[in-house]
Amino acid sequence: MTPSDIEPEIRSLFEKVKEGDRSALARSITLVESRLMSDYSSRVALLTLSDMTTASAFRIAVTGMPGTGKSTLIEKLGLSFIARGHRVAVLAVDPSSTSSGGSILGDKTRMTDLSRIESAFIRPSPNVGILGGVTEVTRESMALCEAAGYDIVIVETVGIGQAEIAVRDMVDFVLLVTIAGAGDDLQGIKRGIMETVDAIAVNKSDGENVGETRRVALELHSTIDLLHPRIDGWKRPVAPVSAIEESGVDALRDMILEYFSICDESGALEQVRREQRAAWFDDALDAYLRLYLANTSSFSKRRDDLAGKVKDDGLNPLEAAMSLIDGLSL
Ligand SMILES: Nc1nc2c(ncn2[C@@H]2O[C@H](COP(=O)(O)OP(=O)(O)OP(=O)(O)O)[C@@H](O)[C@H]2O)c(=O)[nH]1
Ligand SMILES: [Mg+2]
Repeated sequence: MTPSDIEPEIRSLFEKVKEGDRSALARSITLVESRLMSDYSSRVALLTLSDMTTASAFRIAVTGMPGTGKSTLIEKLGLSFIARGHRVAVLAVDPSSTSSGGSILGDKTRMTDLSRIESAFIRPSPNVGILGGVTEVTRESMALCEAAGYDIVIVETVGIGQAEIAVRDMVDFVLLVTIAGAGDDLQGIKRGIMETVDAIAVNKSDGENVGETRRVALELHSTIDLLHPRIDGWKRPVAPVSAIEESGVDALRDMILEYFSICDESGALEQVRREQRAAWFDDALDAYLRLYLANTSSFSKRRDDLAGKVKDDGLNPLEAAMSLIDGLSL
């Protein structure tokens, strides 16, 4: 698609996005979140207009188990970046759509203080059916935020082990938020997660928790030190913080900015971007294939027939899958 093929409505929507119109950005994100075939060409158009070849923003994922304080920390970290002149976009998990019933956490997701600020944009997104809350459209939304001039894009994901891995090839930096006493679950997945994170914040280091938080931070530090960092020369920090008391938050911001300046100087960010685009193509291909087939009625009908035979007549599922796909004329 060349820019001249793009419909005037999409072009004018994108112009508004570029001008920093937050409601136009919100509308564009709604469009890229659409699962309708009829919206697909608008999604392509929006992405064609966004320049995806430059690393214009830093993409940060904040991940961790439910309730560790990710949203609270993102809000404080966002304010801290803004105090340094950055513009911050947050793609937050919308807990109202998760089974944990997040209406109580609604205010946290809205990030009230941050959302009042002109240079911030907050987008809670549904994470229905998506592993760990990273939606397949997160990349598209990030690209639009960058086009709108946000130079820091933060994605919140609920870490259930796989989420960190899913988000890893979408962002430049993964911050794991944990708390003291997070329990055995965390121990079990610690190593796998640790290999994918660039820093750990041990949150809720306040009140009587301070001592225990420091102890956990030291322990995690000695574990993470044994693993290879993604970027040479980066010593992955493990910092006790309190999002509520805002202690350690500015230091965390400076540490993230330092990481980005190391990457910038070495050209590592360009390399990371190239890899992100390659992974993006793989995901886009999978997603489009599913969308295309779901919208091809002869395919859907044949799939439903075969599904019935697998279920009721004992047809071998592998054979059914093979005959369905081999039957396509590619
Ligand atoms: N004591 C203390 N409590 C905190 C801190 N940060 C967050 N909390 C509390 O922890 C609870 C969960 O905070 P959230 O920021 O919603 O946590 P989250 O990780 O985003 O939660 P999910 O999105 O549901 O996974 C809230 O009651 C917060 O007030 C902190 O630094 N200290
Ligand atoms: Mg949250």
